[in-house]
Formats: sequence, C-alpha cells, structure tokens
Amino acid sequence: MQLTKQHIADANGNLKGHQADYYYLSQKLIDQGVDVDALVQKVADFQVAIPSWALGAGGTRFGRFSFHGEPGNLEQKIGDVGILHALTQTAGAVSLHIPWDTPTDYAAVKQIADQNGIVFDAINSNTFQDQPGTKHSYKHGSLANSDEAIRAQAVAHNNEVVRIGEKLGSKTLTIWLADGTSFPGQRSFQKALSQTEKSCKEIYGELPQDWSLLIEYKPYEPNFYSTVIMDWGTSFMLANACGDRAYTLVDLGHHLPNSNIEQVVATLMSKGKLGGFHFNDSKYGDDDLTVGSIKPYALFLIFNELVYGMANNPQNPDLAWMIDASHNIKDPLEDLLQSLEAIQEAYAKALLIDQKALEAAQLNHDVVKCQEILQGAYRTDVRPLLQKARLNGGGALNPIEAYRSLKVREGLIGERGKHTVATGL
Ligand code: RM4
Ligand code: MN
Ligand code: MN
Repeated sequence: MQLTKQHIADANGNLKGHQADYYYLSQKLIDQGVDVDALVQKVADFQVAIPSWALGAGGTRFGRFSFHGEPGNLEQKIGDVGILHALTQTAGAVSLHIPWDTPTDYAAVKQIADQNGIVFDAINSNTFQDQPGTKHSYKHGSLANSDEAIRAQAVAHNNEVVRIGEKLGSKTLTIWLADGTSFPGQRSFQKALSQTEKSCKEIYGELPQDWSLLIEYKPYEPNFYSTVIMDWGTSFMLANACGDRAYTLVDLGHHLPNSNIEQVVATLMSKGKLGGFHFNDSKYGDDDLTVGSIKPYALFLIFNELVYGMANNPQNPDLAWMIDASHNIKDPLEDLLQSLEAIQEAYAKALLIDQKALEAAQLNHDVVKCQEILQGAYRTDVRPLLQKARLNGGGALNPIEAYRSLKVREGLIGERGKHTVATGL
C-alpha cells in the first residue's frame, strides 16, 4: 500500500481553516521578529528515523498482543515507514536492527526504500539475545564477557552489521549493550569495563573511514544490579577511548528518574560528542511510551539545548535522530504519527525561544524573565507551522485523521492478513 500525493490531498480537503490559523500565528510571530518561513523550513528539514522494530506491536515481560496487518518482512516494514513519511514528510529514514531485519534481497529492499523516499540511517547490532546458529551464548554478557571467544563472536557480529549497512548506504553503527550483572559480586566492575573498552576499540578499528560509532547507555534492565555502560559518562569515556568518530547516544528513557537530561545534552554537545538521539517518553523506567505523552515540557527543555547546540557547537556532528518507542496497546503507525508530531512540536517551540533575549536576561540575573521567555515559547500553539511544513511537502494536514479516513490499517490488513507478526521485541 503506497499513499500518493493525490490520496493525501483528497484527505486534506478544504484548507481554509488552516490558512486562517497560519495567517494569524505567522503575523503574530513576524511582529515578534521571527523569520517564519525559515522556521517552517527548519521544521520541514528535520527528519527522524523509524526503527524497524517499532512497526509491529511491542510486548512486555507479561505478554504481547499483536496488531492486525503487522508487517511480516523487511520490505513491508519499509512500506510502513513510507506511509508515515508520505503523511508527515518527516520520517524519511529507517534504522535497522540486525539480525531481526537482515535483508535477504538487497536490491528489492533498496528499491522499496527509494520508491518511498526512505534512506538507511544508523544500523543497530544485537548481542543482547542469542540467535539461532551462533556458537556461544550471551547469557553472561557479550562485549564485556570474561570469555574471549564470546567477546570475539560479539565483535564479529558488529563487524558483520557494518558490512550489511554498507550495502544499504548506512554510515553509522549503534551499539547498545545489555551487559551487566543482576547480583552484587557477580563480576568485577573494572574487568567488565576494560573488556568492553577493548571490544569497542576493536569494532571501531574495523569501521570504514566514513562511518561513525554511537555508544548508547542505560542504567538498568535487563540486568538489575549493574549495567556496564550505565550512564553518559561511561559512554563518553568509551567514545573518547575509541576515537574521533565515536560518540555518545542519548535515549530519553535511559536515565534514572528526574535526571536532568537537558544538561547531559548540553555537556555532550559542548564537547562535540553527542552523536545520536532516541526519542520516547516514560514515567518510571525505560517505558518506551509515545514521545511527549508524559513529560512534554521536559522534551521542550531538551530541544532548547539541542537547538542551542546545533547553532553554537560546530564541533558536534549532525545527530542521528530516531524514535525508540514500543506500542503495546495502540496501532503502531498511529502511535508513531503521534510521536513524530510531538517531536516537531517541541522542536518548533524551542526554535521560537529568543536566544538573544534569554542571554540578556541571564546576564542581568533576571530569573523571572528567563522563565517568561522559555514558557512564552512553550505556550505558543505551533501546530499551524507544522501543518504548513507538511503541506509544503505534500503531506497531510492532520496525519492521524488522514490515516483513518484513507483506511490505511484496513488496507494493510487486506494485503497482509490479520495474523502476521513483526520481528522485534
Ligand atoms: C534498548 C535500547 C536500544 C534498542 C533496544 C531494542 O533498550 O533502547 O536502543 O535497540 O532496546
Ligand atoms: Mn534506544
Ligand atoms: Mn531502551
């Protein structure tokens, strides 16, 4: 099922209401000195990768309720990303997870991606599960394992993932490790960390010259006592040990409650070491909920630092943006549409912050004014700007309404059947 511009224009119908909203908001912003066209263009240029594992229903430890019409293979998954991109014009990339989504027919996969305007962003390895046919088990760790043969197998897997990515045009490898311990005394912290550093350096050493390495961190789960790469500091240290093209990746759900993620972002960007970003939202742990569904103001504050860093830290690379959410009870595509909208909304609001006025208020120690500036931007309803950015690219006025009125899920069920199950967690 491919959505054409005509399908979407039909679903959009009359644009008069939008035009009136856009006119009103843009006049107000122009009066405030905002370059509205430039802002709309920035929003339109912001592309977020969809992970191949997020297109089916996610499970929990207690069960998994699959969703009808799930993509049954990689080609269908890319087709789903194409639907998201056609509607939103902001999901022009896919992030594959190997071996869940190892291509069997590269030419076919590339052709479907091309047809849908999708590129291959960061590619993810998986040494947190055992795969059929592998000699050694990762039950007691992979890159951190005390057994050299197991570490070698995990390093070889990462090298293989890079070779797969090279065939698709990807330029970035993301490593997330489950390695850690569930009980005190189970393993030496120091040895686990130094083995991990050695393994990461081996992987980095085999990377093509135009590739980068992203190192993700997470404080706990699946291990409940310790995780080897537990926080941004550990990831930063490993990235520095590897070299210039190794960076830290921040996943919003991978922090202990109440961590100041915006400050982590600012610190890493000032050092030129923030390479990737995984969006989701959470209440308690790595909940992988829809972006902006729980803490939208925190997301806005994080975007404030990202926007500042993108403008002021030329030493920091372009970031690999990805949604890393799981959809246990919603239609995965509708959930992703909600996440994409929330990301753009937070980004557009952060772009509205008057950085000069904020700096002046900071230098005057005018704490009240600083808060007024941030909250003034946050309270602006920027949705007409997002609509404008989408419409300029041929996208939907309201992606979820269009998805429903075009009966996309019904179409997918018709093509794939009710009981397909996507690979992933
Ligand atoms: C992890 C982490 C990784 C993702 C896996 C599926 O918690 O967020 O980024 O690859 O889940
Ligand atoms: Mn992640
Ligand atoms: Mn996670």
